[in-house]
Amino acid sequence: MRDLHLPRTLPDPWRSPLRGPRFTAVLGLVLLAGMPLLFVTGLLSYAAYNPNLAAVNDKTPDKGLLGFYLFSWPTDPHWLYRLTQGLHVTVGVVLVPVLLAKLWSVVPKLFTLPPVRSLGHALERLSLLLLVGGALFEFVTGILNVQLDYLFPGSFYPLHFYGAWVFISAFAVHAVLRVPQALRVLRERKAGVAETGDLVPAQPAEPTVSRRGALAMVGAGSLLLLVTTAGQSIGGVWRRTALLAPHGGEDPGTGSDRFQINKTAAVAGVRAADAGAPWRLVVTGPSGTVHRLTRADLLQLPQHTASLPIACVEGWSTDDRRWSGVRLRDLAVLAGTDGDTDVFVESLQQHGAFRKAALRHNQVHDPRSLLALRVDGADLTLDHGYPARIIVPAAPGVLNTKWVARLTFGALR
Ligand SMILES: Nc1nc2c(c(=O)[nH]1)N[C@H]1C(S)=C(S)[C@@H](COP(=O)(O)O)O[C@H]1N2
Ligand SMILES: [Mo]
Repeated sequence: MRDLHLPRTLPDPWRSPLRGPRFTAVLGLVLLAGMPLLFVTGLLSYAAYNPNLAAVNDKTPDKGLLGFYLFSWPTDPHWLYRLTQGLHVTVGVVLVPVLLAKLWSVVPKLFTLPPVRSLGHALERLSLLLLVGGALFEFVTGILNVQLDYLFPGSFYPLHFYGAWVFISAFAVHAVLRVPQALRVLRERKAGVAETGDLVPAQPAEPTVSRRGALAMVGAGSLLLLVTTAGQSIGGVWRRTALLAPHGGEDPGTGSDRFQINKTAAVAGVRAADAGAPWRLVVTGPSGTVHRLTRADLLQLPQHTASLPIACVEGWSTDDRRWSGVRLRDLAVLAGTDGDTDVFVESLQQHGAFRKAALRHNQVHDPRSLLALRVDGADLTLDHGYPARIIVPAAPGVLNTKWVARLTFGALR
């Protein structure tokens, strides 16, 4: 077929003897295991924001039926989001070499001539475009968001969310069509049958590496990414190995301010003067009661301590730190509720995407959920949210609002 359209003198550019359906099948089966894990942990990450609770939490309000699976994000175990998002980011990074090798292994197919042979062929090529385009899009947006620290706050979420649905649909079609074939070609290898098919190069070049060697290189690449990434989520001594992670790296040490800062007060435009003497926490309830509390007032209320991590959507998390302050449910009761109600949290920060958040009643009710005033035995520093910040078990970091100025208790829906 190809010879009809290309002059005979044109060299066949796809001559690597590594290519063939078996090489592609091995890489494909690794992705078959990894991609669904990425997808599921990604869906969980979206659910963890409690997007159905309030518009401030929802970056994709037009999701329609795609939100069918949403549920109230629990507060147990307290490391839940640390685990699910750590997995999401780590698995995503680790699969990069496998994805690239897989695309390389099938690249001749993307250039077959004629481009379309029949309606069926056209549909197959369209689905491949969505598959390859979707995969590249998801990996690029995800990695940019992690590495460049909210390159596109707000818009990242819809891009990555809708992109994921496009990708997984094409992936499901592809898996149904191709997995049986992948298993068959691997069985045939065991049986000693010669390899055939259009991925086998017509004029193979001399091998410079064996297939086994090539797969080992892909595996070594993934392993290297694993050990330079996972430490940001595992924490402890492993934090030191997370060389690739922008907020991982060397453990910043012990002490109240010696852990990751997502956005400093300076970057958020929060001035020490506003967080100092004139600061009041405004607490309101459904019946319109208003309390204005100084930090000294808050320190007069019963103080509680909870050991909780901060776990960011970017994949990094802190080890459990000892936060202390006032229980959210005590403040909810002060506001005239039964302590089991939603809350709308506002920061004194004036600009930026993460200065407001809504928490669900189960999060307010949990005795470990605090308006924290201190961490690890010292007052919060300004960069970590002084005079007061939210800390909630199992919640994504974005819900742990810093520099809290106002709490509005009452059912949000
Ligand atoms: N007011 C305000 N609170 C905020 C943010 C912010 O930008 N502004 N960032 C959130 C995000 S995304 C994370 S991961 C945590 C990080 O907390 P840390 O900076 O103390 O580590 O704070 C959260 N609270
Ligand atoms: Mo975050």
